Order: sequence, then C-alpha cells, then structure tokens
Amino acid sequence: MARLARWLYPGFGAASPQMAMRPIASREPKRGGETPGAGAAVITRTRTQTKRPNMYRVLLLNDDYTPMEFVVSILQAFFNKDAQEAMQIMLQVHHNGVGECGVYTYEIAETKVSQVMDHARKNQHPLQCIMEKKCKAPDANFLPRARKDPSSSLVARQRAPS
Ligand code: TYC
Repeated sequence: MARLARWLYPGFGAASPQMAMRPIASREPKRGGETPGAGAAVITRTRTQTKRPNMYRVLLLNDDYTPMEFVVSILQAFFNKDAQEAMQIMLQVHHNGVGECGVYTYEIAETKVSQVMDHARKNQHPLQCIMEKKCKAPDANFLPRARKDPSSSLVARQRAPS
C-alpha cells in the first residue's frame, strides 16, 4: 500500500531531507528510436531512498587531575546521563583511559565536544573530549540476497544451532 502511495505521490513517506528522490527508469519496453515529442510520453517513476547520516562517538579521555565529581557532573549536564550512568562512564574512563558519552550526528557531536572543552577550560581542568567517526553497520536493506553458501557472514542471517 505504501509502495502504491509512493508511486502515485512521490513525496509520500519522506520523513526527512535525508530521503532523496531519485528518478528511476520506467519498466516500459523502449520502442526503437522513439524520442519524446508529439504523441509520445515519458513516464518516470521515483523511488525514495533513505540515506543514514554518518554518526560520531563522543569520547572522554582520562587524566590524572580532573576530579571525578567534575566528570560525573559533565556527563549529567551535557549528555543527559543519570547519576548512576554518569558514575559508570566516569569509572570506565578512569580505569580504561577512554569512555563513550554518546553517539550523535556530526554537528551535534562537535557541539558537545566544544561545550565540554569550554566548560573544563573555564574550570581549569585538563579534561579532554574528542569525537570519532563511527563505523557503519551494514544496512540490512542493502545486503545482497542470501547466497547459497550459508557460511558467508554477510548474508547468513540465521544463527547456527548451538
Ligand atoms: N582519573 C581522574 C582522577 O583520578 C578522574 C577522571 C575520570 C578524569 C574521567 C578524567 O575523563 C576523566 N581524578
């Protein structure tokens, strides 16, 4: 039904500007050498394609001087973590050197990094906050059709019996 609606109204279902309209060739068989003009019509169908934005992880780095409570307060203020989550992330950074505060689109990640760095600088703490591009998970809609070989990790969607 949604496909029909999209065919009739090309904008149907386009939830965001990420959904680009792309004309696709008509399935009508081409008649030899016919050019559009008097008596000929060109039928173009459009299909909406969703493109996922690149996503960025915002990370905190450990140092020996920034107080733990300050890091916890940052996680609550800028990353909307509750007290328990914030404590867990802070301890993760403290023990392992790095921890993830959240995953955002480019502009939001960049803003978070600036906010944290400004706030740390104003309070004279050496806290470092960085962003890193997140690897894309393969999009299920664009995976090749299941091949005969079930050992292929890309297309094997069924779990092997354990
Ligand atoms: N290691 C710091 C301390 O012992 C605490 C800390 C945690 C600092 C996380 C930075 O991103 C950080 N006071």
